[in-house]
Amino acid sequence: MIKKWIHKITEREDNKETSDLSRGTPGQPASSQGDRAGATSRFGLFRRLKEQMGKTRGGFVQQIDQVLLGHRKIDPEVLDDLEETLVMADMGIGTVQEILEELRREVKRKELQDPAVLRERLKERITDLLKVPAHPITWTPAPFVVLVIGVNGVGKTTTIAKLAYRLKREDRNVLVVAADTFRAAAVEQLETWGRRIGFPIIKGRAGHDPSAVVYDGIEAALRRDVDVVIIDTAGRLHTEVNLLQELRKIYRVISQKLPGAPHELLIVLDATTGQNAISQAKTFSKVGKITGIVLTKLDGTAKGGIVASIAQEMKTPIRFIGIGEKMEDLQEFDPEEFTKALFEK
Ligand SMILES: Nc1nc2c(ncn2[C@@H]2O[C@H](COP(=O)(O)OP(=O)(O)O)[C@@H](O)[C@H]2O)c(=O)[nH]1
Ligand SMILES: [Mg+2]
Repeated sequence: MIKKWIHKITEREDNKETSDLSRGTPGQPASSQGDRAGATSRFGLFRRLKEQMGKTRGGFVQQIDQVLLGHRKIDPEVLDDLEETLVMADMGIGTVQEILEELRREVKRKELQDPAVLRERLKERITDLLKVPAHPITWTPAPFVVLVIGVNGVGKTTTIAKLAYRLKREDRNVLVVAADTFRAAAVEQLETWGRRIGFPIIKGRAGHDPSAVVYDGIEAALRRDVDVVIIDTAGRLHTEVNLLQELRKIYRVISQKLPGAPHELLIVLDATTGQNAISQAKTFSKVGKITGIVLTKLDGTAKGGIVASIAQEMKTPIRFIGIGEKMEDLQEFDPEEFTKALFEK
């Protein structure tokens, strides 16, 4: 998969048309047309990120600050407290130990004594953990197919609407396939978004075979000169086995109909579910090679540490983060900006 990307990217290196979201300045879409009152300026995006992540910051960095507060010098006890705090913030024991091991060594050698320096080091280490090497999403060749998976309620449908909104603003022709035929309400939800944002939908009847809807969707995309096809799927069937089989079938139908597709397999994870998100990702990786993660609800009571833990354990890049329920509330994930928003006082 990655080899294929590299090939595709080199192929298009000289093609200026291939401006994509990920290659733009972090936090700034490649085209900033329709910039309303700086809402999409880099600063505007950062301000929104920081504002929306207030609760997540409370459950993470404020806890770290509590530990550091009142200590003029770092001692082993402070590090023990810090370790506990990070684990409680959903960071995952393995990841925490990796970070702490290094800090403990430095404290022991008396290289690290100042709490402010420790805070900065922690921020840097977390930023490093978030930097999973990956190629940016190319959004080409057309039709570029994005298959979106994840359990019920994590925010798949909402994320798809937000993503369609972003891509439309980039002047891309988007088509959304409503392959969650398990619940009638799922299609209606997508239709409501489609009307509001202005993207077409391919749907089947409720209870219809989702793979058949996907087949129709790809056909329509080829016929209608669509740039990006986004496929919404069910997050729950009668059993987990059923669901995985169904998703694998959808994956197969896509790749048979369009060799090389799906170009992106995105898993949506709810940041407020903590470590459980990681086991969901592991289960869903049976569908195919997951190429990216969308982490939603970072405006909620997520503990922040989960972000580092997911990036680290899955070795898969976090592509986007959801920071609210509005269509503008999907941001491209940028490790530096993210930790800055979390740690900045
Ligand atoms: N606060 C917040 N709510 C979100 C976010 N993303 C989705 N939601 C909400 O989560 C709920 C479930 O979303 P939905 O897209 O239907 O999930 P799906 O079952 O995975 O398709 C809805 O109420 C959404 O508005 C987010 O980033 N922040
Ligand atoms: Mg849905």
